[in-house]
Amino acid sequence: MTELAAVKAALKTQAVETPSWAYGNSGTRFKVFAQAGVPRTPQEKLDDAAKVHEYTGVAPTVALHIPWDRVDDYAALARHAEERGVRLGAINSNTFQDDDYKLGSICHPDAGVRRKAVDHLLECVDIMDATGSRDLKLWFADGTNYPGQDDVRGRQDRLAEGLAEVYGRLGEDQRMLLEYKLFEPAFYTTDVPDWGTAYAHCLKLGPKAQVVVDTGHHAPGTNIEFIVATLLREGRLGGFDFNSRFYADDDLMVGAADPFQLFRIMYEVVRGGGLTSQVAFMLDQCHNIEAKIPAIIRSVMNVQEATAKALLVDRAALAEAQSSGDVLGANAVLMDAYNTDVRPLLREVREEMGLDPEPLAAYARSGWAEKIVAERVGGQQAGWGA
Ligand code: PSV
Ligand code: MN
Ligand code: MN
Repeated sequence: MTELAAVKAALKTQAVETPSWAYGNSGTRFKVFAQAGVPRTPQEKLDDAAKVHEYTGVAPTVALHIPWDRVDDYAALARHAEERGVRLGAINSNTFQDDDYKLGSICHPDAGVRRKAVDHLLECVDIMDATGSRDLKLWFADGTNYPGQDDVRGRQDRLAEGLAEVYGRLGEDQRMLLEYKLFEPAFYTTDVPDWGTAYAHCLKLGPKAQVVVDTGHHAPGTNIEFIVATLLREGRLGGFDFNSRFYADDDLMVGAADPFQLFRIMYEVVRGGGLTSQVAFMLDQCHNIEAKIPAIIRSVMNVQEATAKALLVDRAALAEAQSSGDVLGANAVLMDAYNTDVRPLLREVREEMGLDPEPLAAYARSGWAEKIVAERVGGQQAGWGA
């Protein structure tokens, strides 16, 4: 295979998972601006996700969030997805929208609340059995607001205990993806605030426990690509929640705020051999003011563009410059790839996949947006700000 053919093959098999909640209405704590035509049911979210896959060719799975996507029959929901050409992906748990969780969920000082939280996580694994999902994605809002509020170390013990019970319930091919987040909603301590804490818990649990890097969950200036390189090297990078941030956990379109950072991350993924199905490339975004389906298509394309540039890095020239101490030369090799306009290459890739080379234009022409506005009245809120 020529080098270009290998780059194209990698781009054709790349898979970006879209989140069900990105299709629903969302907003800030100030206001949710409802949009016409948004899905009223989990099934309709899948219908929209199928359109993203239809026009991009690289978004074959959809993450669910429980209970936002609660249905009676999850196997039937999986069939609904398959009939539309997509599959169900990660199951996201929710231990943050119940009055009982005011002081935390699996780290809560009260054993009864911890039991309720762990039972929910176990229920999520039951759902995975029905949907055929591989990954349970865990994000905990747990933490404290004031020094002395709770025992910081004791909370880690409770976390370890709860995670261990859920880990023990995982099937052979199932995984637990543990997501960290610097702060919010807790402001003094967060129980899983960083990759080190997530990694330490995963290491104790076993190989089915992996870390998720949500690109919006770091302090400004954090070198995320270093974290990615390290986790890949340790065999513990389970996946990404891609999005962009300017200030906090903004959940804007990935690659919008800092496309260069996304390229640097994808370069470390490629360098570390992470462009495989063992790393889940998920989006975790909310589209508060922009049209949702086009925004998700744009996000998928942004990931593709960053990946294409990362694949185009001349690794031999880079290694040569690095080993000879040619600082400027090495930097130039990386920047050459970043500054390459990969849009023509991606248009070619799409044509070879039998797709329209311009996904956004093709979607706009399809009439789907007009159809859902006409047919769907009373769209569902994504879950945020509910
Ligand atoms: C909250 O910060 C959050 O955005 C986490 O990143 C989760 O992945 C997501 O919500 C869904 O629970
Ligand atoms: Mn996330
Ligand atoms: Mn987040």
